[in-house]
Amino acid sequence: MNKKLNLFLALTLVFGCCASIFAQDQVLESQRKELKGIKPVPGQKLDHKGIIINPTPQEMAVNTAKSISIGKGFNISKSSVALPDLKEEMSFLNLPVNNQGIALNITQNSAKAEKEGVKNIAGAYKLTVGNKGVDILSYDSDGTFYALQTLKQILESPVAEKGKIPYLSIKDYPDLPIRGTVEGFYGNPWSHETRLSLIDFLGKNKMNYYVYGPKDDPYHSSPNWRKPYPEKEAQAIKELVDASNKNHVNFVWAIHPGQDIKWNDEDYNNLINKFNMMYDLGVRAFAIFFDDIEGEGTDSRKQTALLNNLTNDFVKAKGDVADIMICPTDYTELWANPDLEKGQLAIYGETLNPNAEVFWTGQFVCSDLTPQTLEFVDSRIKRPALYWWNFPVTDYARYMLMQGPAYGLDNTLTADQVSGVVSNPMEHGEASKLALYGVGDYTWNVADYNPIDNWERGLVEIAPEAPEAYRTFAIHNADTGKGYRRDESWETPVFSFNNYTPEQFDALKAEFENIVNAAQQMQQISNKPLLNELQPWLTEFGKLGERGLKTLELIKIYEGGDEVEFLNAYINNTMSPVERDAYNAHRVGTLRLQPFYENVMTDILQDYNAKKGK
Ligand code: LOG
Repeated sequence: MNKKLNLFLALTLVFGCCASIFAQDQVLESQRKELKGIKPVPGQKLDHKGIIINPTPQEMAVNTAKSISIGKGFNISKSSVALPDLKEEMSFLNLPVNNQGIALNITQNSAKAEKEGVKNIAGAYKLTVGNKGVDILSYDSDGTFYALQTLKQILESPVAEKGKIPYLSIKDYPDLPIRGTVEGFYGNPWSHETRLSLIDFLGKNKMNYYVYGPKDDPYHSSPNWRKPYPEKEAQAIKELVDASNKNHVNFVWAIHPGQDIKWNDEDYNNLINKFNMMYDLGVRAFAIFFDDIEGEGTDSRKQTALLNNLTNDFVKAKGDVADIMICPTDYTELWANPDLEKGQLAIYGETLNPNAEVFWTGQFVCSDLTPQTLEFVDSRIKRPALYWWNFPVTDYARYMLMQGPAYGLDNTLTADQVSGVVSNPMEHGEASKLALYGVGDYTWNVADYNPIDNWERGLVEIAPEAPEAYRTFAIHNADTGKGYRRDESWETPVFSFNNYTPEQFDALKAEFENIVNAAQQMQQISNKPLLNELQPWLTEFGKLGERGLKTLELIKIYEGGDEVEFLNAYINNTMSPVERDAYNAHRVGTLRLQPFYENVMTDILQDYNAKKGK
């Protein structure tokens, strides 16, 4: 490819992803045609025989011939974990403790675990259900927690509906050490309630990192990063740390000082002071973000020296603080200086504390996770990168919701190439759970990750009262229309007004009817915060369904040949400017369904005019 075209494509993708910084909508529109080839979603729906566990366990054997009654809860028969702690954890997970229940035996011991084939990895465990009850052997406290989470999911699975669970044996461990989310988008930061709900969701799905770095939290970024949080916000952070601890999630507080940092003692002390304030709120893990800045702050050597000095003066001095993570200014191949000596990544490789995690967004700002991009970054930073996946973030297309499968994640990667994945979600936290359900599954069990199956399970998990309706909504709300393109409406072929079979016509009609119904049925879901987030899109979704049905009717009317009837129906199906504005603010079905409407309306009128000789 020639250089000019390269740059052209590069710009298309950057601007596609960062409209928040570069408001280049017009440039984008003209370049849209350059972004072709939306990859289909891999995978297929599986039959889980009534046992739904997310993330997918590494090894599981089920003996359906035998089962044990779980109606009375669990009688802790033996535990190497202090009883009060275990009871607290079980009550947190709503696992009933009862002397009359089935025996629960917990051994948390890395040496014993290893002897019995449990992987020598934080979070690893073995769970056995048999004639003696439930047996848990875990590598560490994370392993015990995950074993209990798995047990809980089994109890909530369809297989347990009659109060019994089958004998089974699970050997499990995470493939990647860092799994979770980075609240790192532009736009409205999540509410406190959303954050608490997300932290629970992370724990439930065995994710262990919540990196806190909302661009629009003034106390995270320039110039107010120097200031303490006001009392109420400080209290809220404390609660987030507590909730994270309960969920075995590392709460990482990130600072974004690069736009106005002065490389002098005063600002160094400002940073230490702020870290100390956060420490006092309970924070024990930190990150420094140097993304999306210009000027002095981008200096690579100053960035690494800062992190290294903080490691000595703060991390080591405290003794109970994790190694600081860092997001470079060169966080994507798109603009990273590739020079093996003078490039920022190479300088990181040479000078940065070797234990520091380095964030990386891949070939582009929003892109797939591939071995190639990891080869590029890892060889320079001299460690496995930590993938900052800009999915399902929509800050560059805030009128969209991304509800499609989490895909584009390579199934061959290991922890030697990537230390983990943190997903940068939408400002709509509840609606981001579907994507995180995938990220948790992928990072735990890379080789078995099956995007379609995960998505199908996620829909049921997140909207159990109306999973079919959520599916209908989600399948038609997946693409961004620009930037990171995602497949959408892949089960719904559309056609032009004069080229279709009766079967195609009926199928599309049925789908538009589904859409109208789904918009209604979604009102039944019990997760009201999720419903609130979706509501403006559900309204547009219902209208899209009606519009689609009217469009199909219009085709039939046109075929019938009654001109007056046709023109009336045509006018009746034309979107008013008010309707257009509403649609543009909350777009749905942008890949296939709205274009079906637009194309039929344009083409049918053209055909009519041509026939009239206009
Ligand atoms: C920002 C991020 C933003 C995302 C998507 C990183 C490291 N930084 O281009 O805050 O949410 O793109 O628009 C970004 O990705 N910069």
